[in-house]
Amino acid sequence: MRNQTVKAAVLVTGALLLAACGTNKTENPGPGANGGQACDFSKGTLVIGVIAPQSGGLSALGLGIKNSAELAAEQANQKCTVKGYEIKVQTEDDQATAQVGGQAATRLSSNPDIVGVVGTLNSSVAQTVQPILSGKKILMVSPANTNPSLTQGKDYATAPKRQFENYFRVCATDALQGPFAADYMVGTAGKKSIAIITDGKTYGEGLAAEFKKQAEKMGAKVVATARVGERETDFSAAITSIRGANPDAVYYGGEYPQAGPLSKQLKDAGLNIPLMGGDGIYDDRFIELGGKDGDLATSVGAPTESLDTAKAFVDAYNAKGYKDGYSAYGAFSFDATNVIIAALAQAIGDGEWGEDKRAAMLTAAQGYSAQGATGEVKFDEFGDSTNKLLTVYKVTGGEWVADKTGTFGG
Ligand code: ABU
Repeated sequence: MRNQTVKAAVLVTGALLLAACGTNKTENPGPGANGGQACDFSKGTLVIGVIAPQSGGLSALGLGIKNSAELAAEQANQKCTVKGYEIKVQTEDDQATAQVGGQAATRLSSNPDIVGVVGTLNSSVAQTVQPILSGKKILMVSPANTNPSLTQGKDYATAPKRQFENYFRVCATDALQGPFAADYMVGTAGKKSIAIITDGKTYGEGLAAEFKKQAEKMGAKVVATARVGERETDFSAAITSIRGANPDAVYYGGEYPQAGPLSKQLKDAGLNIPLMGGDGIYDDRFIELGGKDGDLATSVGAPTESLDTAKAFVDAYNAKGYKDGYSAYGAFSFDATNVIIAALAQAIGDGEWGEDKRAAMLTAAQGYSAQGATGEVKFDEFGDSTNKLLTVYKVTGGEWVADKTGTFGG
């Protein structure tokens, strides 16, 4: 924390000296931490890419990611954080689809002025994007991917192995989120006969598998399983296949566009039992789409509104008057963007940007340690966040209410 403050003071002082001596200056967009003085952007503009859904069912999450990245870039420009350069954000709509995300990554990586990418939202999209950005050593920081194999490989439980030196994430993984959910559902809520429904995607399948391992360890029985299609809206076949097993709860591995209607259709079919899912269902849209009182979700981190560290972010976000909320990953996206900006500032120093600076950015990101909106932001040897906090939320009176924050096993 203190190091960051000292560093910021040095940067601002340097920028003020430049403002006093130089001739090629650009006015800041508004008053910032440097008192509204002009920053020197005479060396040009550098670009941070955002790859996340901006349209379709998951756009509520993707728009929060985009807005929060833009907010971080705007604040850095106001503080003259990167000497000589202005930072712009270029957002690519991946439509929550691996193929579209891959095209976005290829497009961004062909730009020599790309300094990093915030994203993706979906673990399945990240699997395609990671190798493309890795080929050009472009720093990628995800605010939301939770599948453990992205950082530690498919044998993450027994023989973890770093997958990409350019890939980092600022959220906990499903290796913790799944068991944390099981601990609550079996240990706290007392559910012992559980049906598991999944959507067939990387995130949903991985999360449900981690949930199942821990639930069974705790003495619960998985009495039925079913799979639904990503674009399905009628879940009667899955509901029919699980109802004979008389489950007392459903765990859903997937996202809110399916989970909301599934919860309602379960109730309409006479199975008025709680549905629980992970961070992929933790959004108000889940409730709007049919999620009911008693349903549960885990999500990464502590509730943003409860964090002292997030207050400045929340105030700044609200002051911008964005149409869409910051949602589950806004504070994480703000922190992810600041990792890229700090790594860039460190790699450039007083020098000039060139693609050869990308390797130094990866080293800087690996050594990054600062207080972010979500708390301490720091990475382990796999590129995973050291912040392992998770929260259980319950739908109560038609809204999500936080019930328990902690770490699995902690
Ligand atoms: N973490 C939840 C949604 C994003 C993912 O696929 O990981």
